[in-house]
Amino acid sequence: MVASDSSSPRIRKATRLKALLQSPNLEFICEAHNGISARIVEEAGFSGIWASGLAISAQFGVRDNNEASWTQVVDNLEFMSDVTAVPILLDGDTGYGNFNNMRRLVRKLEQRDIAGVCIEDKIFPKTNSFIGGERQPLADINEFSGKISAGKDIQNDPDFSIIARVEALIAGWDIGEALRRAEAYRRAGADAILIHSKLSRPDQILEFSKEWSNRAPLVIVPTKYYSTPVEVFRRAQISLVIWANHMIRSAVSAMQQSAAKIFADQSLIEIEDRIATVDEIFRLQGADELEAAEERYFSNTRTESKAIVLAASRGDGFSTLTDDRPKVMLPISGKPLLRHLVDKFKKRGVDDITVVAGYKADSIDVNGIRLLMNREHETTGELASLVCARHCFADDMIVTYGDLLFRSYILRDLIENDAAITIVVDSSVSRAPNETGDFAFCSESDDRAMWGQAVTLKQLTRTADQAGNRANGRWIGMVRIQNEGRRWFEDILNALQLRADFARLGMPDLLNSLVLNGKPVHVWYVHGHWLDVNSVKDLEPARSFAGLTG
Ligand code: SPV
Ligand code: MG
Repeated sequence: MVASDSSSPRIRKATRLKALLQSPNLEFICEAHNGISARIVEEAGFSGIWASGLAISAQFGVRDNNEASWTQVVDNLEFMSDVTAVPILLDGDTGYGNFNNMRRLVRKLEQRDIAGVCIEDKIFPKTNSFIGGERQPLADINEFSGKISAGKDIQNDPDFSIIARVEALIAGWDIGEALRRAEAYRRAGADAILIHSKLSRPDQILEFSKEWSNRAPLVIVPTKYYSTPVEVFRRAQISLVIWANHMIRSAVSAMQQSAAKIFADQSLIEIEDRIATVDEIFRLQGADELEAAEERYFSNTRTESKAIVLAASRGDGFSTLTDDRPKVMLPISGKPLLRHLVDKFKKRGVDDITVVAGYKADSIDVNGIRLLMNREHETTGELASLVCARHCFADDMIVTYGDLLFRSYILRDLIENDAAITIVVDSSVSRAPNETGDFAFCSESDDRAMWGQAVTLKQLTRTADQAGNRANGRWIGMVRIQNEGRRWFEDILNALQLRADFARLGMPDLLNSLVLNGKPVHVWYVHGHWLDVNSVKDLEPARSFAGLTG
């Protein structure tokens, strides 16, 4: 998640909390207990967050008795602080020890941009005020005052707030004791006094505030006297109201209902529309920001390329091995041939992969790919399959045969190429006259001393020998199309589709037509490091090739 910018980041969080405490208006802050709840509280409009000890311990699943260590609390606060711009006031219990622990706490809180801490005059380890409050011993006034002074002396930011929480009324003492303590804490440097009460009416609070008469800002937690209209607090010149535990309680009841329903129904149907969507979670996590940042900082390692994989044929050379699956599903070193190819593309950041299948398409592992069908696969060829994927064409795409194994640098170099149309040609293959394959006659032969030489395709042929001329290499079955190349590619495909023999045409026909129509088809030479699987005899070399990494 990233910090929201709901309020000016130039004003420090500590300064903002101080302003809330000193504001002439009645202000409100609300409990949060982790990053996402902090974000939700801020989005609701609150100008501050109460990092409640009760709620933070509860979300850890432990008791509000200092069972979570203070560093665990501070780590949790860091997540809350990182994703919000409004100030966070930590419920720091008793300060987690003596004056020295308090000093260290203040240091660590400031380092995490926490705006202030509230400490209560009880004994470590404390117990929540609503559990047997009257049995709880109070801290010695002097010792507690020293803790406040120690915190104030160590703080770096003059606006960091230390709020002293008076527990006298909780522990069964009278207003006089509460006032005596509050005054001592004010003198010790407390920026505000939190006066706590567990009565269901605000009587103690109102009496206290009357006697206090604004000597320092007053903070209250009306968890028990919640039915009191806030106008009453306003008139009593309370500065800050803390809604102290309502996010954790909301979360708990929502989760209890969902868990019970899902368990009973063994289904998500009833629950799906009642809970936050996954997209809403992504939004709260700031997924959009990451996408935008990737555009800015990560674009040279990611690619917008999409892949179209032609995999409709059964493969003739495999006898019964392909009775129940197409050749791309034949296992090679523990995974199907097609999976090797898909994994290579994904590793290079090509995540949008469309596979056009035909023969035994339902046996194809669809994980991570879009599967399309060429229903006419028995009577048509590669271009007919390509047409099935036309709606997936993109301004940057790689069209490839599905039966290839290749080292990953081949794909990397192809992606880094900026020609409109680029084919990969292997100059290392045998070019004996009897060889068949997609042989490439090119403008230049492969000068291996020249990296990335400018070479264009003249023609693809089925044999390596044309009237005594030898081909320069063999096309491996992979072509990259980008920018204006897409239009050329589509125009030629459209034109070929009008031909009576379209059903028989393959990718080489398309590439040759591009050349014939004057479109440059750039050649990227490689020297081995790939193979295609066309018959049973190719399986063993494929296994040893795939067994080597890279
Ligand atoms: C908390 O939220 O943890 C508090 C307030 O300390 S109360 O639970 O009301 O004591
Ligand atoms: Mg607490």
